[in-house]
Amino acid sequence: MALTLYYHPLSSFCMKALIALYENDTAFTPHLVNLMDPADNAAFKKIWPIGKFPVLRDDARGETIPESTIIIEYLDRHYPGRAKLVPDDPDLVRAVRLQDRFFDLHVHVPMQKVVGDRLRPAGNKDPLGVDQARDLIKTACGMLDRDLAGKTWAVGDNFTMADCSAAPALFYADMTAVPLAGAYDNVARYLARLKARPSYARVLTEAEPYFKMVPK
Ligand SMILES: N[C@@H](CCC(=O)N[C@@H](CS)C(=O)NCC(=O)O)C(=O)O
Repeated sequence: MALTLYYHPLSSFCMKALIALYENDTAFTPHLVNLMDPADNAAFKKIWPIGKFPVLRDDARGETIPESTIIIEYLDRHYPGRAKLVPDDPDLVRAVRLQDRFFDLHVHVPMQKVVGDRLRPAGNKDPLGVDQARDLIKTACGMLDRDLAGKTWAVGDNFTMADCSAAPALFYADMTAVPLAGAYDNVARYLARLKARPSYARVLTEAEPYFKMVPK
């Protein structure tokens, strides 16, 4: 099989790439990386020295593709399927990329800050940074709550890359940092639609055995 995805089922950015693969039933070999295992970690860093996943390897084209957004754009370009996750229309694609950036930078990354701080040793925590991260998620969710009124998906009429980004970012933000129901009801309902989407429902089912590892 040409495509291999280096990933972990619990990793939120890997979930984003998996949604895109499952949306189009794209054939790939899943290669689970355990970053806690020194040998696995070292082997993965030979592929991508930055050491962050997801990373897609395409043996047919001799390409190694890191970064979840770039992976989705690569799949759309070279392994297209029924779900057009990156629209052709230039204005629509700009809107999709903006929302993709919005979810990554203003929900996903600050959520990682909140969760990551729980793994820091006592005496090395960053409470101010965590407060700032939580505030950023709240600002973003306030904007999203207004924007999502009357909408089904993040951009336009169809499920796109922006929704792939939104699903894990909002799922983990809701679970770990900023509970959505009652505070951001349009966002909470949007997250419920994302969780019911078969591609993301499958991702969540596969991650289920690992959820106990998420630091509370
Ligand atoms: N901008 C990257 C972020 C990837 C990322 O942060 N991945 C996390 C898992 S969700 C990771 O590999 N963390 C391991 C580490 O930082 O050591 C993307 O979109 O793929």
